[in-house]
Amino acid sequence: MSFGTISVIGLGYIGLPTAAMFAESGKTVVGVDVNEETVNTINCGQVHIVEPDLDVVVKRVVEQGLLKATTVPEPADAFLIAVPTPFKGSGHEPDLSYIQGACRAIAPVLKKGDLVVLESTSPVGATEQVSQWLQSERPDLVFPANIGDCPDVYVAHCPERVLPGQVMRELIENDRVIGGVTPRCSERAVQLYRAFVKGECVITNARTAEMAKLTENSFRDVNIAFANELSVICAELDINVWELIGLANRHPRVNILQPGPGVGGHCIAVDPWFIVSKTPELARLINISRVVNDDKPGWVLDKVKEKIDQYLSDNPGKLAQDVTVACYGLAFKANIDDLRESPALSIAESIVASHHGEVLSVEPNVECLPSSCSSLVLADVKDAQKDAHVHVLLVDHVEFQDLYREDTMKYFVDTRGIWVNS
Ligand code: SAJ
Repeated sequence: MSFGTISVIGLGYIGLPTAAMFAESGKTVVGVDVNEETVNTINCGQVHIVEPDLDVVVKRVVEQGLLKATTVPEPADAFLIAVPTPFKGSGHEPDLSYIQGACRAIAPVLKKGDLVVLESTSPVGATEQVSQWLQSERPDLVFPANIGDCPDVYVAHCPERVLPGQVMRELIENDRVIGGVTPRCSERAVQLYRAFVKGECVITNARTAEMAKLTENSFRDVNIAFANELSVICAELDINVWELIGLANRHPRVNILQPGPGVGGHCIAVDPWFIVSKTPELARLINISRVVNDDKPGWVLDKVKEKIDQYLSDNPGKLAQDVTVACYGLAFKANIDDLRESPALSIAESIVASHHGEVLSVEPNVECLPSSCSSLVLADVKDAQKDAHVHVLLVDHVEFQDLYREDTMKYFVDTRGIWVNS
């Protein structure tokens, strides 16, 4: 049985590109989002997020009548849930309330033969929980619980694994891990993704699929923590950490990632906690790696203060309020405009809060900052280079690669190793 209509619940960084891909493959797609503005924007053929090529595809499929958005779910043959899974309150426990809300929203329109796929990054056990939530909403239908079940509605997990900035290509090319609550659920989900996925669709169970996604991002987090710890040790021992890592990586079985100002984004800095919160006594390395990476912005701030003090002691008569600091980059990584959970942004804001002089923030990928960043003043890169006394490189955007001038930028902190190695 093929899937005539596909519904995608949550039209954010993953949901919208996925909806656009299914529509591009010829499927009729109904996107659902609680935000009316998002729905209206998409129905005008426009996008509310920045991702290369997404705007062109959305415009095309909306014009062709293959994609429409709505705030209320409609009947479909497959439902993909791509809503956020943030933390509860200020702790590190996953908050599944958005997923539960999506289950409640689609339950009334579910029918026999439908497939429900959870794409949101989730703690182990969430997909089984989805099946239970749907079961309690719809006692007239049978949802899967045990291997061997013959359910009316199939439920599976298929975590998204695409890299921001390369989403449209990776959605097609990446392998997909597909874990059904039962093997039949997995098979149905594979049939669905075959519509546009050229990578392999590898079948496992729901719990392993959930853990696979958390493992990928935790692997990266642990490796970055190792690099960040090395950077702190090397600064103490007066060693260039980037040269060191380059040398160590010449070994055929060593592949260390790069240190930075901390780990940002909404995935790598979040997902390892989903493992830690489930098994706090056992996930020791994963836990300490999170702490190492979260401590890095504080270490960078100390280095910036040292540079300001150095400038003041070299320039007697100057006061802290006479010192202009420039921060280069606010996004959470290179060459994107995404400021979410960005260590660069939080470092710039902390400098503004603690420094008595002017602070200039340079972010070439953003035209104006959101209202939540009201303490920051956006500056042109050339003005910052000319006017600042202390220069802080926070993101390795392409625009900053050749910026360093030995004669005029004596006081600098380079968190990404692009100036110290130039
Ligand atoms: N970072 C470093 N050093 C490095 C690599 C990255 O400090 O050597 C920092 C970046 O600057 C950034 C953070 O880590 O602040 C995360 O960036 P990233 O490029 O490692 O990852 P994301 O968050 O953009 O995307 C990740 C990807 N996961 C993996 O590579 C295992 C992506 O494939 C996932 O789909 C995505 O998380 C997600 O949605 O989970």
